[in-house]
Amino acid sequence: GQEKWPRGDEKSWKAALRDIHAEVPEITKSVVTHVQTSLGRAPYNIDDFGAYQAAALSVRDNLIVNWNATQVEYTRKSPKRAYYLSLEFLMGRTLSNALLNLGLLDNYSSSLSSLGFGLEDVLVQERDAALGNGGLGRLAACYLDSSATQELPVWGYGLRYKYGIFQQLIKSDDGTQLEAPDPWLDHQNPWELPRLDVTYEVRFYGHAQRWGEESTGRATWSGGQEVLAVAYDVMIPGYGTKSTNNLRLWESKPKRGFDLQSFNAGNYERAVEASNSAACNHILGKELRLKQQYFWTAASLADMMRRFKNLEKPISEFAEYNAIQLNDTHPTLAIVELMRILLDDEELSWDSAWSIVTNTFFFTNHTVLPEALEKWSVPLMEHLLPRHMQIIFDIVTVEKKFPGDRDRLSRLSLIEEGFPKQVRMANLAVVGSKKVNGVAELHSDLVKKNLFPDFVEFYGKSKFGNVTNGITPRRWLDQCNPALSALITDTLKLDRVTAGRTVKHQNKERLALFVERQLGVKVDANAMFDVQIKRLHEYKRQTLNILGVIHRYLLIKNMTPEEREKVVKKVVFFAGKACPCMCVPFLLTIRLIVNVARVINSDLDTNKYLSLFFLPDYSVSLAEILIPASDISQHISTAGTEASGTSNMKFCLNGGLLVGTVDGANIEIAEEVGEDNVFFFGHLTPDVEDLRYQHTYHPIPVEQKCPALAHVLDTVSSGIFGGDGVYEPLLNTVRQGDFYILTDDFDAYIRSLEMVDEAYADRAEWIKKSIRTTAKMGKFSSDRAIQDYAQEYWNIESIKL
Ligand code: H2P
Repeated sequence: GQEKWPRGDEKSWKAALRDIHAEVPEITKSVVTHVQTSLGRAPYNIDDFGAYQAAALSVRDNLIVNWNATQVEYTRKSPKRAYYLSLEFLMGRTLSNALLNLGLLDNYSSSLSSLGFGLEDVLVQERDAALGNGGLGRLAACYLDSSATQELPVWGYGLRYKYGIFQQLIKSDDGTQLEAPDPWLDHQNPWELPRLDVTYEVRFYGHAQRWGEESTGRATWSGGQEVLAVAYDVMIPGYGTKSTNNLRLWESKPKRGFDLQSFNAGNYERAVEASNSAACNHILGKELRLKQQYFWTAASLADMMRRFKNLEKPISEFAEYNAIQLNDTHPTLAIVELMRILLDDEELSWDSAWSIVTNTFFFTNHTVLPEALEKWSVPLMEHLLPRHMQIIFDIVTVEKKFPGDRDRLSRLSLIEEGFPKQVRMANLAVVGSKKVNGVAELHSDLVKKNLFPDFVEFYGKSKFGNVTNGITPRRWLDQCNPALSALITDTLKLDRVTAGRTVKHQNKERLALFVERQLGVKVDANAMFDVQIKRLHEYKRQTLNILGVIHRYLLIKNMTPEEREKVVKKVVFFAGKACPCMCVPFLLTIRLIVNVARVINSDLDTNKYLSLFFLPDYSVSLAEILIPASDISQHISTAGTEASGTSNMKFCLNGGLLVGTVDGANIEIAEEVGEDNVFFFGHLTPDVEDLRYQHTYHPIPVEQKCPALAHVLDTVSSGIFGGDGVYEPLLNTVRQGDFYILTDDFDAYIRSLEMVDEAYADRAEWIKKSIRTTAKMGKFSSDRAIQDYAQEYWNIESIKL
């Protein structure tokens, strides 16, 4: 509030202003200068947000110097570069990360403190850059950090959305989720450099006139609309190095000298809208989404091509200088766009062009769910991108090998028959890439066996690989858990168990304080903290967790006071956003969690032993508080459905143990940390199909199959958590069909949570498990993952400054 002004020590402000006293650190001077010049504010008249802005601008000055030096070096040495094309980058906050990577945390902390500000208060002023939905986007952010840290010439390309993923509000009367826009750019964004001079024209619609040989010739694409793509550069500092890479985000602008006659205002509005929101895949209109994908891939390729042309190398060497990683199928049009450039602009033959393309692209699949099989209707594609549709029809690479095998050919085809016909982007991505990878061992096997078996036979196994995901230990250990990071550094000097316990306890207290401030409720930091935070999704089974919580509540409720005293005290945390396009029954999960929390937390018989919180508006920054505070975290997807998971890695790195199914990267984590440090339960991947078959053709009523679960479902139906029958659609997904096999896994799940309780009772042993887990997590550093990509896929090398 204003009453606090002036803030800080007048002498340091004045000294910095006069710029004369040698003892005033450079950093203080630069912060003060930014307050006066960039922000145009009087030094005494700034609040925490002003201090954040000034500090950020001052840090940015450092980054720009390094960024320039890095780019100059890349230009000078002209190495092979890799480009990471991702429709999502979940960057979170930047200031704390930049300070850590630059090694300037302490310096800024003391400078800000001399001016009257606490570093922590300043850091939390920054809004998260939330240009994505979940793991896929956060993975992209971790990979940028690791690429810069390892001095690899890697740039990211994405979209500069005006709105990040929606802000989640929870309606106070009934607990349902509300979505509000996240205008994250409302305040100036100090972390980007607008490059108003770097622009490309991107065409939509119009006509494609062939002029080469019949089937695989060239064409001229003209008419339609042109939109301008403008570059915004985000600096990505490496840790402990000056190497600073670039994330280039595109914004759409109307073209100057626009032909107003042919400008269809309605359509343009919608195109702009499309590239302005990081909304989840399903809620943007089909055409908008396709426009967004083309706009971004076309601008990115034009930019790469310009950079390559500056090298003055023959175009035939394009793939020797450029590797392009497709983060899921979203950027698959880049394959077709590069073909278009090589055929129509560069006038290469089809075979030369195709050989360049198939040596340039690499494709990562992130899920075996139907989302993996992105499809675009042929009429839409013909209308919006007529030339690209021609090229896709021309890419008929598969017909020769299996003559006569029509079923197989139709599975391999880029075009799916039907009304209308559809372009299969995943098939296109496989065909047009040099290598395809999944994101954990199990998932990469499923990609080969279930998603693309015909392609494996066609191309051979060597085209299909695995790169198990990784997370950056900078953000997910050093930054979010500085005490544990310091403990690791000092570990040999200390009594590790005592220190480990202290660190965990401090982190739990930090979370408890946060919850108290947010929700006005006190949390017992001595209880076990059990956390599940991730996108809400049927397959991730938040429903299983909440039903398990109810089961525990009912057990405790029925105990005598003496029996209750023996119960392990537990606080359960949930956070996660539900895409509003989700199946309606599953949208009820949040509502159920919130209302169960209401009942449980106010039950005086039990609330000492069990409490429950749904923390609204899950974000990278919220994860940074929750993860270091967890004793146990839940990764309980139906086996074979979670490609990898990355929060499982973050929890374990922070010494939180894992309750999970034998799925995704859980399996590899257990291999590293030892199965005795992981609480596995549930049916295995090969069982799931049989169980689903049984559910459909020989269903057993839940009362018979799993009485404990039936009791929980009936309790919800009875209305003790309110809702007046509102939860029935959700409960019915379990009672009938049970596609995610909750009835089959419930007993084992409850048993595994009992084992957690038993293990937690021996606190010294628990802390040892926790420390062993942290110590064994090296494999899951994104530095390792990026090395895998750099060596096995992109064939790029570090550039030392
Ligand atoms: C997805 C997968 C995760 C995977 C991540 C990164 C799409 O993310 O489901 O299993 O770890 O990509 O490869 P998420 O569900 O977290 O949004």
